Amino acid sequence: MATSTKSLSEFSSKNITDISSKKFAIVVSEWNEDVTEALYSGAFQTLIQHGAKKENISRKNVPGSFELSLGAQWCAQDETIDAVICLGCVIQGETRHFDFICDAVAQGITQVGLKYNKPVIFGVLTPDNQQQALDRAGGKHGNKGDEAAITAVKMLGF
Ligand code: DLZ
Repeated sequence: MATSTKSLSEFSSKNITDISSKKFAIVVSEWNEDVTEALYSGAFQTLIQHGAKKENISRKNVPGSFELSLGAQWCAQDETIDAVICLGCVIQGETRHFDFICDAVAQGITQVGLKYNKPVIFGVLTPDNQQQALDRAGGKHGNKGDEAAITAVKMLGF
């Protein structure tokens, strides 16, 4: 993911693998929907721009980021799917709920990728507040949905 000085959103599309026949599943958390919809648009457009076919990109929604791991697993177990992109936004609150969700989803997504031996991408924002989230969902810090999609493309070319 990006730092304030580095963003994969500006990734060059030269010399990337041909993804025209690759199938993608994008799993989107409905929590903080305004943010995750922007992440989804970024991810979808980026895949298309890099050669993916619209009909090869499927979308599944889950209620919150905690459910992304299971949603990813249901997608990854489909042998026709080449890569899964998980999109969510967990905003820091007053309790430790944030830590539990972030830890669980990071570990869960990692495990799904290792279990199914395919790219399962962590496109989950973990900001302190809504503004930081919007800044990273098409705002001044780019769109982390784009970056998640580019990460999937890069991993398919490994
Ligand atoms: C419960 C909860 C809270 C407080 N905050 C968020 C959040 O900022 N982002 C997010 O994606 N989900 C949140 N959730 C919902 C949990 O991810 C999960 O859906 C519920 O705990 C039910 O398992």
